[in-house]
Amino acid sequence: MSKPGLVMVGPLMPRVVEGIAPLFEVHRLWEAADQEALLAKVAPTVRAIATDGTRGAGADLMRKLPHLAIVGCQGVGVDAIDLGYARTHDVIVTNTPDVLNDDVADIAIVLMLSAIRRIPQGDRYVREGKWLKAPMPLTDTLRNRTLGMVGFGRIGKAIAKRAEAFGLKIVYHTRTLQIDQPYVHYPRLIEMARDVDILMVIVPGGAATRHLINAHVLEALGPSGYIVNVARGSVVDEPALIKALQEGKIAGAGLDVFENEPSVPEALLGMDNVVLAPHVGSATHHTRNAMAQLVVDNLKAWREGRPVLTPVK
Ligand code: NAP
Ligand code: 8YV
Repeated sequence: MSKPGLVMVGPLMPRVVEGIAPLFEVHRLWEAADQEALLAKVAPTVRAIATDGTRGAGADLMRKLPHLAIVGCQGVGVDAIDLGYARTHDVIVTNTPDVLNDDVADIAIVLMLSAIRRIPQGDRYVREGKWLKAPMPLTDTLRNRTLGMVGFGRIGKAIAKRAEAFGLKIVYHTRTLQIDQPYVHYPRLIEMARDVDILMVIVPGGAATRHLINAHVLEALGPSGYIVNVARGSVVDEPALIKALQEGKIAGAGLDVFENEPSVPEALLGMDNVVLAPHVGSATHHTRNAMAQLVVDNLKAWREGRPVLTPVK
């Protein structure tokens, strides 16, 4: 029996490539000299797309594949997938929740500590021989600080678990009160921003959270406040963040995600009070392989007529 077609949008983990080869006829979209021609040619047999959280799958792509049944995403964030189109056309979307919680939470804590204790700045200080002339200036601290979680889902809770060990007081902002949680819930973000020392952003991207962190929220956080963003660049109004950092309206930032990745605004590159990472929350061999395996397991389940493991609802 011939295998159904699958469009792979960009290079994914070898584990995905090897895992889906026996299940699908794989068409590598990014390698095609003429992508439109490839899509037109394979459309009659294509039932699946394999993608990641950055490339996603827009309606423009899905529309060209009229027999599409499933999109497997290597990533938990599905803001780059047109879920509205998928729903109305009965296309199943799967993502990779939970398997990446711990590695993303580690990076969130590292960025928070790096920004506050100025770890990259210290590294530069040593390399540039400045330590030979004078000790590095003192830094801010995590002692007696309150961490405001913006989003308190799977990854947020893994971050909070780690933050507890550092003795931080934890509060959170979400749309829904989580009755089983011991922490104070703020229905209004601006009020939480006023009360905390650090804002930790870990909500999904997309229209509902676009520029949730704006100039007012940053102003409320205040001149001794820090922000860490491990969610999506779209959640933070980047020009407002840059302005707040330049004008000393907040103290610093730790950023893993940006509005226009992989481009990072020149202004941020030149600032000494920010710590930058190239969207590496889940970027370990361990976690990327676990994510890849989940992509394969979902596509395999669909292929065998079983319910998929992690559908996006
Ligand atoms: P999750 O379990 O679905 O949690 C999302 C949390 O955000 C929930 O607490 C939710 O609570 C809250 N939320 C959603 N919309 C909100 C809104 N408009 N205002 C305030 N709170 C809102 O998701 P997760 O697995 O923790 O992942 C979160 C996101 O992290 C992903 O979607 C992805 O974008 C990002 N991520 C980044 C990396 C990286 O490498 N940097 C890696 C993995 C994931 P309510 O629904 O009650 O509001
Ligand atoms: C991935 C992520 O790096 O899971 C997510 O939402 O942001 C990261 O784990 C991203 O999906 C790109 O593949």
